Amino acid sequence: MGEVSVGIIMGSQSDWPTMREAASILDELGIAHEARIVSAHRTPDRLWDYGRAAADRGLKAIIAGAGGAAHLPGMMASKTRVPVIGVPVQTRALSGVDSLYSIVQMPRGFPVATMAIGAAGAANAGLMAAQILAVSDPALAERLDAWRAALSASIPEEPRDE
Ligand code: RP5
Repeated sequence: MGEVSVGIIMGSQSDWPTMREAASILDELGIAHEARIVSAHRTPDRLWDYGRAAADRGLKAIIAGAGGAAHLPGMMASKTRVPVIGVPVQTRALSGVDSLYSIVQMPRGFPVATMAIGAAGAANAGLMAAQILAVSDPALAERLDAWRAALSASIPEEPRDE
């Protein structure tokens, strides 16, 4: 797959069951990626180092997932111009609404493209990263069009009894 172009970062190992949805979409589309645990609170120096190096390393999008006081996507967006796609991880206490609000309400100047709460949001983050890359990658654009067509074709016209 070549040089890593998408970074998937998350605040904790416990986020991985959600965030691997993004990884599997990138795998399906043949996009080279990496996954790292980078916590805004527990490993702030790791966050800073990752953000400082991101553009020079050739990353074209960063998918950042976190739950609760989910500061990781916003802090990463403050450190790099590489587009950050935020995934609010579902939490037990507040069902991920805490994560969503923490990620979506960025101040003017430092956007985070915020997805839905949970697994669907993580999968969509993978697709959003793919769509960003496809703007300048015609071969990927073709794979993405085929992926979307296959999804459409898989939807039956009529419901059936389960
Ligand atoms: C956040 O706290 C992580 O992103 C995770 O969603 C949440 C809970 O982390 P653990 O206590 O499971 O490590 O930083």
